Formats: sequence, structure tokens, C-alpha cells
Amino acid sequence: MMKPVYAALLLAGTGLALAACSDGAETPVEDGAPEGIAGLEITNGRMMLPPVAGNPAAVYFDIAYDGEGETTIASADVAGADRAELHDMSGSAGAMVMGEMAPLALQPGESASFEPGGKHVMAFDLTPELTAGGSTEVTLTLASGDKHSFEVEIQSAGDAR
Ligand SMILES: [Cu+2]
Repeated sequence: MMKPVYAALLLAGTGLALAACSDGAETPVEDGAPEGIAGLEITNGRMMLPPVAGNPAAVYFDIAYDGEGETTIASADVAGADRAELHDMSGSAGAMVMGEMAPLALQPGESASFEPGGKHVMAFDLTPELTAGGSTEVTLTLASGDKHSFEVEIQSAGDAR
């Protein structure tokens, strides 16, 4: 007796969730959030120092988004670096090239990894104060102009990525 009722409720719930998702795509962006973006979560953040001083460093992290409406990451800044760019790798094995990445759009529920061999933030002209074992702040700027900052651990080139 209980089982069919329970199953029917589950089905009804699924239908509602799907409807809510498709409506969400057109929800306008919420007001600016000075202390970070609601629903944006960064984990596993780390900066890999270059093997040769003077070369750029790479910043990696995992990003998960579960806010309202689409969000788009347009640029990045790294404290202690003169400038930073969003990069991605393209091409095939043996002939990979990196280049500037198009702004990264995330829908609610989506996630992405910035990782060796793929997307990364490239940090140019580092101050000598960025040393292995320390940390620095990375700020992502969204297409909306909102910013989201987080700390990354600094690792030397030889450390496991
Ligand atoms: Cu790069």
C-alpha cells in the first residue's frame, strides 16, 4: 500500500526539479556580492612555481557552481603577480599548445577543474615573496563584474601536482 504512493511522490518531485532547472537559465544575475559569489566553491587551490625563476607560475583548482543562473568567469588576478591570464591547452598529445581561454560559463550544478594539462591560470612576473610553503590570493572576476577571491597554497615545481 505504501510503496505505490511513495513512488508517485518521487516522480512528482523529479518533475518539479526539472521544471525549476529549465526556468533557472533565464533568471537574472543577483546583486553584487562583495565577499565572493554565492554558490561558487573553490577547492584544491594551489600554485605551482616555475622550475626556472622568471617564468610564469600555473594556478590550479577545482570550481563548483550551484548558484542561481549562469555565471561566467572572465578573468583572474593573482596577488604577487603583475598579471594573470586564463589559459587552456589545445591540440593533441605531443603537440599541445596553451592559449588564452574563452570566458568559462558555468550553469547551476556544473563544475570544472583547472589542472595540469588543461585549464589553468597563468601568473606572470612573480614577486620573490611567493615561495613554496606560503600562500597567495587568487581573484576571479565574473562577466558581471563580481569578484571571488580564495587562497592557494604555493608549491615548488618539483612537488606532486
Ligand atoms: Cu598557460
